[in-house]
Amino acid sequence: MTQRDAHFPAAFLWGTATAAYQIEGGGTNTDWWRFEHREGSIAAEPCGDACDSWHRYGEDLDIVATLGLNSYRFSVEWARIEPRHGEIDRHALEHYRAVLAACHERAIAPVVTLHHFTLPLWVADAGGFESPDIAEWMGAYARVVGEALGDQIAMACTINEPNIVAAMGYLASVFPPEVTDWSRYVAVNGALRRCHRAMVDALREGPGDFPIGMTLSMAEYEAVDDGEEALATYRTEMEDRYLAEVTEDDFLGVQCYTKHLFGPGGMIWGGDGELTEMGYLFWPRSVAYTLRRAREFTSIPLVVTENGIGTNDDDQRIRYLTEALAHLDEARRDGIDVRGYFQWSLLDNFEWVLGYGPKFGLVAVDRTTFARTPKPSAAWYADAVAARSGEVAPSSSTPSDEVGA
Ligand code: GCO
Repeated sequence: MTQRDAHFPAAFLWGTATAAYQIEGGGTNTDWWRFEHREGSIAAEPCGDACDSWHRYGEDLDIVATLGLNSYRFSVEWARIEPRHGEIDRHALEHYRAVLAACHERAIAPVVTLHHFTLPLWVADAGGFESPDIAEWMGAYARVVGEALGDQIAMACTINEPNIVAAMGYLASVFPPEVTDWSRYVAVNGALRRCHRAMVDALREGPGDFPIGMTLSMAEYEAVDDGEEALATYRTEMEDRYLAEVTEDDFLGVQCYTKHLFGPGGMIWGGDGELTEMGYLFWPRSVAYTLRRAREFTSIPLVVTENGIGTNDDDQRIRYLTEALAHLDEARRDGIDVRGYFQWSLLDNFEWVLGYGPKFGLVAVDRTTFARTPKPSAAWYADAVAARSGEVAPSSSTPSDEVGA
């Protein structure tokens, strides 16, 4: 693999993030759709039409532009692009080209994720991440995406939170394929790292000179009552093995929400203190903590590709984001090379096995009419970003003219 001269946008990226399956609607050709509809499914409810963003992406991007953000992170759906093995749906690629054009028309830098949790049915049926061919398939898919869309992409994320795909699907059993088996979990983590490499290689060979990286779910960790060993075992698999793998990438996407407590028996859910609707500790400091920890492993540029809070209380969201941005400011002042921050999420959307209960959005979505209503936190975020505008990413030595704001 040759590392190409990747061009970062000149300005610090201020954005918000979404994922195809969670907002587009109609993701019928995926393992998730089947998981939600199987008899006795543990999913709270099916995804259905989600936020209908497949049709309403223009409206979504208008909101992003109104908030004064210069970037938007979204994902493209493998199950739509390659509905059957080797069959490419050109209409799906045309659709995503239109989304990219709609970003550029609004001076929004598109950050594109190629895989965000869902697999096409044909892949799931052939063993998913346990198939010996998975890295080859994901590499081939990345090549198709790169060739069709690469000239329009500002940054690319290969796989969103591979460590969560493995942990939730093969340990906690709350994502498909609903397995609980430590050795299969470890093997799937290894497979996901191979998939990432194959995707990086494929994207580097295609058009464009956008930076390419993975996004990793990270957290602050704390041992209680002699939980050090359990913590170390888990965190090695969740973070360290991935962090050791990314040093040749163009950037690492850090995604953080909370702090995990570990006792001798493993992770302790929640903890003493303020909890969010997800049952997570209210822990905005995780932003500075995870950036620093990532920095201990690698010197490549970092991007906070997700951070936010699931809550029905928008004041709590504003409080969380206020503190989170203060921690981001502090990490940047300390000289950590951070290139952008993406709040999760633009819209209230489908929160996987929990359905539409948790509300991560800056914008509420009516579940019947799909009408979008920005919350006070949206205006708050716009102001917080405006107050920081003009800040340039610390060492963007190869700026492109992509981002205006
Ligand atoms: C994640 C996912 C999102 C979630 C968000 C809130 O990366 O975990 O990207 O899909 O919705 O994290 O739990």
